[in-house]
Formats: sequence, structure tokens, C-alpha cells
Amino acid sequence: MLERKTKIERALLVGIRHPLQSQLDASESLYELERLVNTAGAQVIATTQQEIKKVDPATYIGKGKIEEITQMVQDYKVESVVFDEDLSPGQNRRLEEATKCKVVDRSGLILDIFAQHAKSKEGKLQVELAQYIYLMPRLVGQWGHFGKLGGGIGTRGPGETQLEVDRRRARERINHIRKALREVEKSRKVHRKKRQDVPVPLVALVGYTNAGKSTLMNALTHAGVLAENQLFATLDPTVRRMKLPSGRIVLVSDTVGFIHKLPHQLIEAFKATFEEIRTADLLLHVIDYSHPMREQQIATVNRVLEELKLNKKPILEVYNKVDLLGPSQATGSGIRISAKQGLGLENLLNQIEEKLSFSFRTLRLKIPYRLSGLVTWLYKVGEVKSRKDREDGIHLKIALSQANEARLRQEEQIKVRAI
Ligand SMILES: Nc1nc2c(ncn2[C@@H]2O[C@H](COP(=O)(O)OP(=O)(O)OP(=O)(O)O)[C@@H](O)[C@H]2O)c(=O)[nH]1
Ligand SMILES: [Mg+2]
Repeated sequence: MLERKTKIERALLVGIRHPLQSQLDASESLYELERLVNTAGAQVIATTQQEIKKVDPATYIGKGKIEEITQMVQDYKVESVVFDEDLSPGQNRRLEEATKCKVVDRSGLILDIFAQHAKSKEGKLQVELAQYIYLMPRLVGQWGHFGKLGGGIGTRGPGETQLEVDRRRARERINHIRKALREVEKSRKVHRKKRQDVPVPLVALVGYTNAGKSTLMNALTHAGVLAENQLFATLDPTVRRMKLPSGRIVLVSDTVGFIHKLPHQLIEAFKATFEEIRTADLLLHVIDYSHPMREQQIATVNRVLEELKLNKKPILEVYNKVDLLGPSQATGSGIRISAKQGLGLENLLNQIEEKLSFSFRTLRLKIPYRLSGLVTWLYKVGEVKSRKDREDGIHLKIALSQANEARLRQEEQIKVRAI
């Protein structure tokens, strides 16, 4: 990856307002784009907005607007034009030719931030994979013009020199990364299996980027993970132990946040990271309740959860940053907390406890003596109500969490029956 330049890149933002979109939504989206650009290390010099009734298939925006942008590029001496939309490779290229300036779309920008924030080997591989999937359709013939337009945002990641590789080389690299990721995933599975042998339910923090997931993680577990007023500060998952009021131990995990129009390339590449959330017994949806767009952010997170098929999991909505709210603004049914000031955490823990036991159901199990080692585990994870050691095996009546029930059901030799 390239070193960040000392000179701060100058950017012009282009917001798009669609016919059904309100001015507030469009402005907030543009404001979010500005935060993304700042996080990527560039500076917003000017912004412009365009109302669009029909997308021009060749250039997205119309001729007049392109002329205006070209003029702004010269007047403000900007080095990149950042679109608050995804552009097709052809649109992107034609806009660069017309404006004589590097053009970065929303996905390209987000991928760039991910490239800068990836720390672990796996995170770096995942980002690189996402970038190659993004670049593939853009590698038409020679990649000549990018070199002329310079580096900076939207060009980091696989490395500028490698941007000139042809599609065949890119495909080879993609295969190579996929293979390497499968290896990492294998060892991750072993880890997970080990973790599941330890009888602890997993609570996963999910939510919009910057909602305060890592701050909450630190408040609950003293994990010391990076929490910053920055988008996508967290990329690598962290798991820590935490004690509930009853003394029961659970694991808490913090992972990458979601965003409006999360690039699908990232969802594909971060499959393994999201796979971790799949093993959770409970999701905590952390919401920045002080944010003017909180309803939209909640909807975005729910949509991504649905896409990842995680929407059936037990979930608790957590309204964070209530310290920034006036008393009259506190509506809704979520659990109110301030992760930063440590407010409402005890209540949150009680609710987690309640929700976790809520997801327990009572089962009858028949375990062959060959697998009697499992019984010790079951005593730790569940609530054993009765036990009979018969000739054909150990018969247990037990309350178990859904996740543990699912784990048991994978064992063919165990008979599981719900009561
Ligand atoms: N006022 C206030 N600020 C908070 C609270 N919780 C978090 N923050 C701030 O919100 C910003 C983002 O917090 P993080 O914990 O990094 O958010 P995150 O959800 O982990 O974000 P990403 O990892 O970037 O997706 C930081 O500046 C925190 O200090 C809170 O309860 N009140
Ligand atoms: Mg974080």
C-alpha cells in the first residue's frame, strides 16, 4: 500500500439528488461523503449538487453539469472529483476524460478507507480482494489514464504500480487471495470450534459506522480497542469476555460497521468476518441516537442484516449517545445508554441476560455413553432439569440456547427433541 502523502489532496464533491429524495436526505448524504473523504485523508474544497430525473447511461450527469464541474476543477485546483453514487466503469472513465481530473465514486472511496484501515493479515487480504473485484471491470485494455491522473484517494490498495496489470493477472491474483483467505478461514474455524467448546454465549455488536460500538466494547470489557470519531475505525474483529450481573460469562465481539450503500464487493470479501456474527447468540444493534439520520441508519443496518441473513437472530436495539439528547427527544423502545459516559450499562447488562435466557428452550436429549464428555459441557451451558442414566444412553431434560441447540443438532448420534 502507498504511503499517505504529506500534501493533503483537494477534492470536489458531487452530490446527486433523486426525484423522490428530500433535500435533507440529499444534504446529509453529502455530509456523510465529506466525512468519508476526510477519513480517507483528503480535504473537501467545494461541493456541488445536481438534481437528476434520469441518469445518463454514458456519463451519469448531463452535459451542462459536466461543464460546470470541469470549470470548478480548474477554479479550485482540485485533484479529485468524488461522486456520492456508484458509477459504472464506463461512466467513470468518460467523466475523467471530460473533466481531465481523477473521478472517484462512493464505493471506490469506501474501499480506499478500508485499504488504509486494514491491519490484520486477513483484513488486508479481504480488502485487496474487494478492490480487485471492483477493479476487474475497470481494467479495459490498458490502464493508461490513471497514471496520468496521479495517486491519492481511490487509488490505494493493491498498489499503484500493479494497477497496470491486465485482467488475466488480476484474475490470477484474485484466485490467489481467495485461496489464502480460505486458509485463514480454516484456522479461524478451528479457533471458533475451540471457542465453542468453551461454554460461553456470544453477543455481537453490530451497527452503523461511528455509532459507538467500539466505545461500548471498551466500556463493557476494557478491551482497549480503537474508538475514534472516524468512519470505519474498526475493521478487524475483536472478542472479549464479559461478566453478566448473575455472574455468567459471555463473549462480546466488535466488528466492522455498516454504511448506506456498503459496496457489495466488501460484503463479498468480508464474508468470513460476517460469518463470525452468524455464530452469535444475540446481536446488539448499537444506534447513534443523537444522529439526525438515525432512522435511515437503523433501516440501512436492518437491510444489511437481512442481506446477510442475520435478521432472524435475537436482537436488542441500543440507543447510544443519549448524553447528547435533551429529555424530550428520548422516544422509542430501545435501551438508552451512553457508552462514553457509562450511563445505562447496568440496565443493558440485565436486558442482555434476560434476552439470552429468553432464547433458551427446553429439550429432551439422548446422548450415547461414547459422547458422555459432552454432558459436562451441557451442565455448563444449559440448565439441566433432570438426568437419567439408562442403558441406551444418558437422558437429559435441559434448557439450552438456540445457538447451542443448533450445535447439538449437528451431532448425528445425539437425539434432540423439543418439548
Ligand atoms: N457523546 C457521545 N459520544 C460517543 C458515545 N459513544 C461513542 N461516542 C463517540 O462516537 C465516536 C465513534 O465511536 P466508536 O466507538 O469508534 O464507533 P464505532 O461504532 O466503533 O465506529 P466504527 O468502528 O468506525 O464503525 C467516537 O468519537 C466516540 O467517542 C456516547 O455515548 N456519547
Ligand atoms: Mg469501531
